[in-house]
Amino acid sequence: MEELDLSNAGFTTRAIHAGQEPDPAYGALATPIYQTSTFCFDSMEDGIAKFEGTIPGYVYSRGGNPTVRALELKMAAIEGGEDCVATGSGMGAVGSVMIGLLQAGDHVIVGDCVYGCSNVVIRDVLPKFGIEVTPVNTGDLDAVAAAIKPNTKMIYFETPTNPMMRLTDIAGVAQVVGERDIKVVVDNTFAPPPVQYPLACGADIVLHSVTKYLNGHGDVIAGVIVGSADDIAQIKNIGVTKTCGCFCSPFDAFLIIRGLQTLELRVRRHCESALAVARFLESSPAIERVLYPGLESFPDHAIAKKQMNGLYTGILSFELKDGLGGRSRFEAGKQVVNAMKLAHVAVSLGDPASLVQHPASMTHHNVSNEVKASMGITDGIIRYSVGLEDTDDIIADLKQALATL
Ligand code: LCS
Repeated sequence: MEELDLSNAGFTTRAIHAGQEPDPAYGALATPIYQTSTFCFDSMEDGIAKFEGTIPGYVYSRGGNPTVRALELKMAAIEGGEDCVATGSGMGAVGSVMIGLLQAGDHVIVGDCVYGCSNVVIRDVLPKFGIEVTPVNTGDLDAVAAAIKPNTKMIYFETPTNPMMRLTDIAGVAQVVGERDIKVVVDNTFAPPPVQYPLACGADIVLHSVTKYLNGHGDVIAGVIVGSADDIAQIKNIGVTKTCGCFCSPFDAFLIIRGLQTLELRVRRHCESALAVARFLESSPAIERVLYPGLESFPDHAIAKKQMNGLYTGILSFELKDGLGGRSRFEAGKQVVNAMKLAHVAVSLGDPASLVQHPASMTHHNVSNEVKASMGITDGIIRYSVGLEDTDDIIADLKQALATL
């Protein structure tokens, strides 16, 4: 058969076909799970050449595996980067980027609101290795420009942020950086393609917790990093995947490849339902505020319109009014969450099932109270990951839960 040219193909065509050739052994269409730790060489010479890289091939699954490679090639095509490395978790991706690209004496600017464990790795662990870290509201481009120092080597942020949903203008940050040797790294977990393409906006590296929308079925923990071939090679070889061992398993890669083929359909549904849920919550008299980039009332809505392709993520956070039925915001939130019948009380997001959680005590429990307050995470904030159930059923469940107040 003729080779398929995907250079002008649409999103889902790429998501289905990129990285996936019929398997050379038997023509299997679904990428086989190469569940092997090692690969046999034809001879000593063959092994030496594969270790040297003078002939292509696999040697040991910690350093590379055909099933995992199919996933990496598919993700590079989906995010529009030269190459990709898959990791054993989203945190493996965060750690790999840091260890792969930074060294003692470097300075990192980090968004002032990030996922709890990312906050710990960047703000608490990196300084132990002589790396300076400055938390900045990266939504404020003047603040980003003011924080840049001669030794700044990386600007790292989430957009939208977990769980406050604040946005950063990715192209704006890239413009502030200009010609300087500073890597712009975006954690795109909350706005996967086709919602947002950080590399096309000027970022150098995009990473994901694949655990969430990319796999999309709530049965895998994994991560990916996409960027230039040089950056990915450095991250893979010096970061925690190959040498420190945080690699993605072939079985998980197989499941993720399967999930990626329906990414557009799932993400579109998550986003459309989330907008409907956000509008419903905003109209409820019990709600103080809804944090969702697709709402016109959201402070960063203009950035959302600029870089989020008309889809605004499947996650939202909200806060109830104080004093409802004599309850504090926290008590009212607890009441509503416990009264939900359809949404499960669980962390994670981007699953088929709707999930609701309390960031202050769950996803961000390992962040100090002082930093939590600076992120704006109060006791009253509830985060809701809108699932793939029928939108009317999700809204009906929220309605009955709010009616118990
Ligand atoms: N980046 C973001 C934005 C995340 O939300 C998470 C996990 C990670 C990285 C780490 O990914 P993991 O190692 O879990 O694959 N966020 C979670 C959350 O909000 N609830 O449970 C995990």
